[in-house]
Amino acid sequence: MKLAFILGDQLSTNVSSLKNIDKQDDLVFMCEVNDEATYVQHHKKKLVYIFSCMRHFAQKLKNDGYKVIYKTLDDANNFGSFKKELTHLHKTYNFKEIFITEPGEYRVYNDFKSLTRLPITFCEDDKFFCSTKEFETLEKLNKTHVMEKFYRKMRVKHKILMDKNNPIGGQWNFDKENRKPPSKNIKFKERLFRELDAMTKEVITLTEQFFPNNFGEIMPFPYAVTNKEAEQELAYFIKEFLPNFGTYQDAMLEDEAFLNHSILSMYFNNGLLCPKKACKLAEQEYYNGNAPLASVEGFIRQILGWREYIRGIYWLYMPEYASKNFFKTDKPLPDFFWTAKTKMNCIKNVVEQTKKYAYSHHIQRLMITGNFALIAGLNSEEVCAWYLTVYLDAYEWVELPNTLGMALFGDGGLLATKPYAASGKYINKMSNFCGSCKYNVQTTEDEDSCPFNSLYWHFLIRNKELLKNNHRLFYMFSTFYKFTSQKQHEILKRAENLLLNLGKI
Ligand code: FAD
Ligand code: DLZ
Ligand code: SF4
Repeated sequence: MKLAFILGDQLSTNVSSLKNIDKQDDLVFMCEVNDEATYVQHHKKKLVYIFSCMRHFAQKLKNDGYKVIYKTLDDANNFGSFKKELTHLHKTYNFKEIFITEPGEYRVYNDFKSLTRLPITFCEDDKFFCSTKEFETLEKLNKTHVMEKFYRKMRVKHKILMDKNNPIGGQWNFDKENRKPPSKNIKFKERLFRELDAMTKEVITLTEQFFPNNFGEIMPFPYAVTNKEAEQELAYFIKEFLPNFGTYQDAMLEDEAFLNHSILSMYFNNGLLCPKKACKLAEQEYYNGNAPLASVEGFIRQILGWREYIRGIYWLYMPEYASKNFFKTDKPLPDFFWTAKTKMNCIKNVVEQTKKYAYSHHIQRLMITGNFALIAGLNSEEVCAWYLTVYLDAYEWVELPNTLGMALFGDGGLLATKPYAASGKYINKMSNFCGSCKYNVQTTEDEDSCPFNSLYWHFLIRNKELLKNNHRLFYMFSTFYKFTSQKQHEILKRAENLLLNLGKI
């Protein structure tokens, strides 16, 4: 008898492990385990989402005729970890072969590899466009990496938005037409609303019982939990939001969490949706004349470009990557990352949204919380753990390079060419947060000046030895040195003051 062991982020009937077993003769195994539920103290909504999706998927496999063993977290015989569960199951059945699609996280993959006495075969995770081996071949000789170059290769190889060897529309990237600041009266379409079914209600009770003190709110719970529902979300996005996807991609608004974003990452990341299919559907929408090229290309670039590139970097550099700390940051994460109790309206808004939805869009993650963590010099391990904890779509393979590499520049520039540091000026341009903030975004050195303004300069100056040769920062350094020495002193003094009182700002 053979076994396919399906992990909680591999919930697709096309998962490669399943292709190796026979419905009639073999077994499928899935388990909820304490180790996975506690390696960080996941947002409550994330736990509900993961367990509900797993249970719905197991039910679907049973309905499709598979023999499934499913261990729930509250099962009296739950052994608490993948390794123990699998070892125990093997003792009972003595499998001829055990198939596992390669786990997404290094930690988990390594654990399975240590079970050398078990007949485990790892299958490639073929829901990605680029295998880890192919990425290694493409990128391993490069000292630093450039997403755009990788993305173009993927476009050519997978023939997406291509006219023979040329990009459709004559250019590869339409970012210049995208990313407008928010205008006053933009309205966004309603999102789909779903009723909770009995299975989701059951895991809500379980989560409240087992993890009462974890961060975040369970309700409202607007997310899909089955492949079919996720497909509906994708179709709805393509029809209603894709045409305007690019326009306000970087905009941020109070009380508007989703804008035209797809809110699909959680489904791509746990297998409910296939990223390849999403790209194909988006491309078709352009050919059908329903969505402009700039938006379609922008959406496809996020998936075919960024998502694949990020995963490639993770596997190319792990495990060393996780302990990189280019700026040697050590400041503890202030409480307001959990409580939202801060006078900084931008951070307050993003953390409140995060509590409510376990979601923020890319620019909120990068330019609000990430930017603050970067310029304040927050401890990168704590920052990475925060991102892994609070977002529904967070798994280390995608969270770590985005946080440590992109937001914190903690890898010293392997993945990004310069730190994404910005003052309040950028936030004010791209959001409506500053208008109702207690701080003044126009000033830098005063008691009520926006903290981002002085911290931005402090970050550059305290790290000048590490950054002085980065030609993309040359203009910023020269701007600072053109200030009078009195002004330079006052800016840095204000920043020092903030850094000494981070918990209270
Ligand atoms: P959209 O804006 O609609 O984009 C479409 C899709 O493109 C997304 O669903 C996602 O699958 C993909 N995508 C876009 N940008 C990225 C990116 N940089 N890396 C990988 N995929 C991308 N994404 C995660 O999936 N999990 C994470 O844990 C995660 N952590 C992040 C941490 C930080 C500090 C930052 C700056 C970004 C992080 N991202 C993460 C990337 C990005 O913010 C999310 O993928 C995106 O916000 C998800 O929302 P969406 O589905 O509405 O995306
Ligand atoms: C994130 C997560 C959680 C919270 N719980 C489980 C679980 O109980 N069982 C399971 O199979 N998967 C879970 N996951 C997802 C895993 O952590 C994910 O499969 C690995 O991180 C991939 O390497
Ligand atoms: Fe954020 Fe500064 Fe704007 Fe306040 S003024 S919302 S702290 S950027």
